[in-house]
Amino acid sequence: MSNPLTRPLLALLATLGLATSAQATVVGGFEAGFDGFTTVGDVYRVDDSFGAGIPQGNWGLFMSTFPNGAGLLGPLTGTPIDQTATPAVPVGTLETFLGLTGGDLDAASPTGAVVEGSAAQVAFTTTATMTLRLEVILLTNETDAWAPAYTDFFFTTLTGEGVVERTNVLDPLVASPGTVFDRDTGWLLVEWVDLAPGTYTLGVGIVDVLDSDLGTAVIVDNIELVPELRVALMLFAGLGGIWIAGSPHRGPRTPRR
Ligand SMILES: [Ca+2]
Ligand SMILES: [Ca+2]
Ligand SMILES: [Ca+2]
Repeated sequence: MSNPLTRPLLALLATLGLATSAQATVVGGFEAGFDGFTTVGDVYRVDDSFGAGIPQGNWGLFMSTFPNGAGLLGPLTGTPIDQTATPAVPVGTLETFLGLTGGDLDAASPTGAVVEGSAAQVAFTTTATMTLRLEVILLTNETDAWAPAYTDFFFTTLTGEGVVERTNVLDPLVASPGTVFDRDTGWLLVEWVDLAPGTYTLGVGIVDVLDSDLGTAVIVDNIELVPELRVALMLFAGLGGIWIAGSPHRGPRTPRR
């Protein structure tokens, strides 16, 4: 599928030597390992058999707030979720790992205090203005019916930006029958446009809010730096899924932010 207006434009760009430079740089695809990410807490790779779908290749980065505290519903770290269980860490450990100041995660919380969680981060350098994007799905056993203040949330950190809450368990969720979780958000897109040339540290994480019970997790994948030219062409094509490189791309179900 191709917008008829796109092909002549690509030909023109190729003539100008621009199209060949419009390649995305993978920051995190997790196909063969952690891609340089360091981690803290319950973090490991999952493949498509996990049941949530994987937007790029066959592997994504899984992070959770397991185990559940106080024995409620049992500790969910372990089979079938993780054969090599490592527990989520206290909020202070997360903040130290991410280079944050104590209280930064609480300040980003939609409701109450952050208790524990897991995170990963990586440093990268871009020599041109780029759009940084990632895809994420949040999966949870929290229920907003009786505990609306337990807003476990997914956040990002980026040099110069600090902590930003991206999605939480009160956002629209659908049943998640293919996974060990009750509900999920579907795959969401997070992006930073006009990221200036420089060296950055990107962090991603998931946290329990108010207590350590009822686990929430995310899978993050397809973290890439996309040349602004390519983004502009995608908008120009009006289809959102056309990539100059020509590789098929399964877009997120609910683009946001
Ligand atoms: Ca992947
Ligand atoms: Ca929770
Ligand atoms: Ca927990």
